[in-house]
Amino acid sequence: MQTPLLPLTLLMAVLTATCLHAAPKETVILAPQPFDDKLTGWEARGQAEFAGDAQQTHDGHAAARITIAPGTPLSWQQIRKRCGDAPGETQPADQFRASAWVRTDGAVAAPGGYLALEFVDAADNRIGIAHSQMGAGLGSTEWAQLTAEGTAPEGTKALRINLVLNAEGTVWFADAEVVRTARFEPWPDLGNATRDIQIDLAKVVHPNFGGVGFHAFQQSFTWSKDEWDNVIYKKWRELNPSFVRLNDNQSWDRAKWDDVADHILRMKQTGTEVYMTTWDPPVLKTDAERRDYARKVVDNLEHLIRGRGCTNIHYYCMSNELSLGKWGSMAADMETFKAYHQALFDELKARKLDVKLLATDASPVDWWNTVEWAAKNMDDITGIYGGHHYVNDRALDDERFYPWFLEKAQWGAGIAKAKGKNFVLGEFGSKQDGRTIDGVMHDCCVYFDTPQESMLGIQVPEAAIAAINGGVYAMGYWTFMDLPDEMSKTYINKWGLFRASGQDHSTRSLYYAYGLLTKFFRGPATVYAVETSDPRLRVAAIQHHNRKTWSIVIVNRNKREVSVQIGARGAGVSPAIPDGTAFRKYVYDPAHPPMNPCGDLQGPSGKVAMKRGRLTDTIGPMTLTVYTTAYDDTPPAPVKGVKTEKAPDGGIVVRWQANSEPDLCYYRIFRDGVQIGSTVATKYSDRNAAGDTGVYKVVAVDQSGNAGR
Ligand SMILES: [Ca+2]
Repeated sequence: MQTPLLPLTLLMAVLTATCLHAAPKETVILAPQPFDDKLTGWEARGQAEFAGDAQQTHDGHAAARITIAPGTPLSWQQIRKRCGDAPGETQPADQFRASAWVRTDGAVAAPGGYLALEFVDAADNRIGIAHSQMGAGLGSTEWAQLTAEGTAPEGTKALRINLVLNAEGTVWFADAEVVRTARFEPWPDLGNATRDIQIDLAKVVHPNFGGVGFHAFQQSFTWSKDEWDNVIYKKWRELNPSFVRLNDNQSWDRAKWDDVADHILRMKQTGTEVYMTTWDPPVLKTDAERRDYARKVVDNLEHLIRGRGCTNIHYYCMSNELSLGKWGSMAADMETFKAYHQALFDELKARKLDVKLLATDASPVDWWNTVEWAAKNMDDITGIYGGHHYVNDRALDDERFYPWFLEKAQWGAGIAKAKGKNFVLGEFGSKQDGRTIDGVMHDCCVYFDTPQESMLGIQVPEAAIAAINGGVYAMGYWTFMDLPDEMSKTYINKWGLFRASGQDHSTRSLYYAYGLLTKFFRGPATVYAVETSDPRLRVAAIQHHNRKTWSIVIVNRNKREVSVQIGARGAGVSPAIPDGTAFRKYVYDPAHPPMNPCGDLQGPSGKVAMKRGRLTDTIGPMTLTVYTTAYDDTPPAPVKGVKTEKAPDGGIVVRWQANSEPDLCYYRIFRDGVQIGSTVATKYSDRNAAGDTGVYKVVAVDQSGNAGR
């Protein structure tokens, strides 16, 4: 993953919301005006020559010129102007479009001149940003229009338009304009009224949903057996994702590929389908070189799939996030992406290897216009579409994030659907901390280890629910676990549901929220449309294909407890979910995250049964609730043959006989009545044993979370 903070975003000029807006009347915030020679009213920033230039005009208006001399350090040199701060001009959730015209003096390196629209708070701090496309008019002297669209986050008091040059050379900007394109109607406060939720069985959103999953990288590292059994694979089995995105590395040797195959085969055991991509494809100029490279890539895929049986590898993309030599570079060079993709396509076809190529893997959502380009220009060699998004511009308490992202998901999935294909949200996550502190680049979720962290358990599932309801096929939260701290001295990547800092593998609160979705929103399943009487309830409903079980998730964005009644209608099936069907209820409350010191997922907080065609319940303020029939109530048998022995290096080793239940998930180990660990192995090393006087007990836990005696 990589989401640059200021640079690089391509315009998505496709959608504007329709259903949730008031009349689409545009309000001018900043009107196009000629620049005077001193650029009065504009603030110049960075090391460059800034001037008005009456010799360069657009629509008769004088332009502003920025020149960066060769050798000057690049620091997003720009002119900027504050606007939208008159009373009533700017409110949170308002939508804005900024535009300007740009031309260059011949060749200017990418990204050249572009514009950004910032949202600023009362203290003039930036709290959100939208970027225009990059590279417009490069190598050309024609005027090209730049446009950036964005929604004002909570706390927005004003706007700032930035006209930026981040390359050596000269650009001119003219006719900068900002308009408000839409203002939301407030949502009603429904008070204590019971909220009605209807699953519409006549309206299928996706007939073959692939599941809520992860990006994972356990295959890239070496783990001790204890780490693998007690932490990584234990959590993998417990969260049970049916979809994963994995990175490969074409410089791995055959021994490493075989190690990776072992990981993928473990994922095959959990019914997980795999999307692979690479981070470091070589920069190649000729078709012959690309064909050679494609042969090497497909050699490795063929070894995994045919040689090792990793038949759960279904998708491949030639690079992460359109990167070739430089992050995101192919967004402005889609022909090169297509050339690599074609070479891979030909090689896969020649070997009759059924791996679908994915286009385009672009991030963030603003760059999904590359997916449109691919659908138009390379659909015949594309098997599946996909893109990424990180919620960098939306606060955790932004209740308008959900409808916004739902619309984006519908757009992305719609591009694929129009071609009869699926769309994967390959990576997504919350807001990135991109700071470099003491020489260490922090590619981390900005909310980790802050008082706001537990609210990620609302926002991240909300993004997943939007993707499900938007018709996305499958998704991968970045990431299942942190990258190990030991990987690099200058770069850390912490987004995981649990940590990887030395011996610290503790769970974060998000484990107990998003983990409910990976566990209960598995594919293959049918996604049904859901209607609610309250826009602050975000609900998704699926029926699993194999056992016909149901899972329903509700995020309650109300700051109050609400009564809900959930029904299902349509398709001539009545009642679709028979009376008496008992749903287990799982709750995540960010005010009281159900943290478990051994990292075990929380159990159900009760059952609710269908009565007279309805599930009737009460859900807490700002909570996530999952209702599911994907469970059984039969716990595993008691564990037999528990024995202890002294370990040669101190401590106690506990061993036991394996249980044989087909739905067995893991074991809990207790010393003197206190749980000291969990594992998928039949052995546990108690390194903290005080002497050899402890009384040990082992309890088997099944996939439904039922614990034996
Ligand atoms: Ca069971």
